Amino acid sequence: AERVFSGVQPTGNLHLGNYLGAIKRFVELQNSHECIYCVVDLHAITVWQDPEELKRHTREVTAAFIACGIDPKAHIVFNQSQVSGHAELAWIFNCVARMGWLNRMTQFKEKAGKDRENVSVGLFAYPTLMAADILLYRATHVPVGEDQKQHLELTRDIAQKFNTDFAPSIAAYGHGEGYFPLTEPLIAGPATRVMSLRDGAKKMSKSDASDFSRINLTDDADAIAGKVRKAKTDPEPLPSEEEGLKGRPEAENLVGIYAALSDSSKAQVLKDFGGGQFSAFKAALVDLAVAKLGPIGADMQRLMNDVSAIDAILADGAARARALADQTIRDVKDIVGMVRA
Ligand code: AQP
Repeated sequence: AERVFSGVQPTGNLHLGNYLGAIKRFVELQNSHECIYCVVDLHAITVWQDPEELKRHTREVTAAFIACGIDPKAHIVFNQSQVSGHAELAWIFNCVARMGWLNRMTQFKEKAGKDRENVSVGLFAYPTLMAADILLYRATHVPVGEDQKQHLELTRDIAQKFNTDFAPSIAAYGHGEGYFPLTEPLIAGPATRVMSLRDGAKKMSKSDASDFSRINLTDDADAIAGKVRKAKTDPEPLPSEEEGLKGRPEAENLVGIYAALSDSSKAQVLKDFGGGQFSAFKAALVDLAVAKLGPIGADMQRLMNDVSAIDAILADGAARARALADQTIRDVKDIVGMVRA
């Protein structure tokens, strides 16, 4: 059976990149797959989080999932720390993954910057926890933005090494060829890497100091209009073909956003707007973004008014996730050789 797993960190400022690169895809996959969507609070604390804010952001991501159209009854929505198997399997994977593999992770290098001696051990081990999240449910597919591609490759390496290192034991317990699947990333569409509205060379990010760099899911119509109008562009009119976007990252970004929001393609958007001025295209983009994001923001706010209802959804999802996770942990303990009663 095909099973989807993915997660979003409760670190605040959920933005259009998170929506188009991840959450919108999560919604679409519900029709064809069994889906598990996780608010990854254990990942969030790899960088210090204010405890009250962490709680608020955890509920906010949950509200965003539901406001965007994820059905927590038909699928599973929960926060990571409520299922202990994530941390348990991550430890075992810390002992499978090699230092050299993690040393190559570009996200760690970017986030640690020059101050490597002073970041948390958790930030370095982040990708092994991510592998555990996915493989705890033996998920076959993971929808993510382009920035997570390398972590998905590492997840496959860990699964493969585990399957090889414990091959005789895996066979002895009747799991055949390999215990863990080699999970495929799902990275597709016109907006797998949404860029900052201020700088076409930087990805749109929660932690960018400038709020004008991103469109937040909770932005109102005025905020969206202001940000799109001020978005950096170049003086040329829009090209009529995709070829013409080469070397114009800001233009390409806005066209990609329009295409993703309208479930279309960059080529189609350029057919409709090519040759025209940016101002007209930006006005159409504002209308589209407000029409698509306005109801999501409003629904998130409504849901956030009933915190206990959100917590109940997370508790119910966690109970169902735990049932699946516990089976994997039992299997893995047997395979690795840990005595259990
Ligand atoms: N700019 C983006 N374009 C497309 N997809 C994106 N994602 C993030 N940014 C973009 C995807 O969103 C999902 C959830 O991401 P996350 O919450 O785990 O965190 P992140 O990647 O750390 O998000 P940010 O905004 O980039 O935060 P900071 O500023 O802390 O670095 C993932 O599937 C991700 O690919």
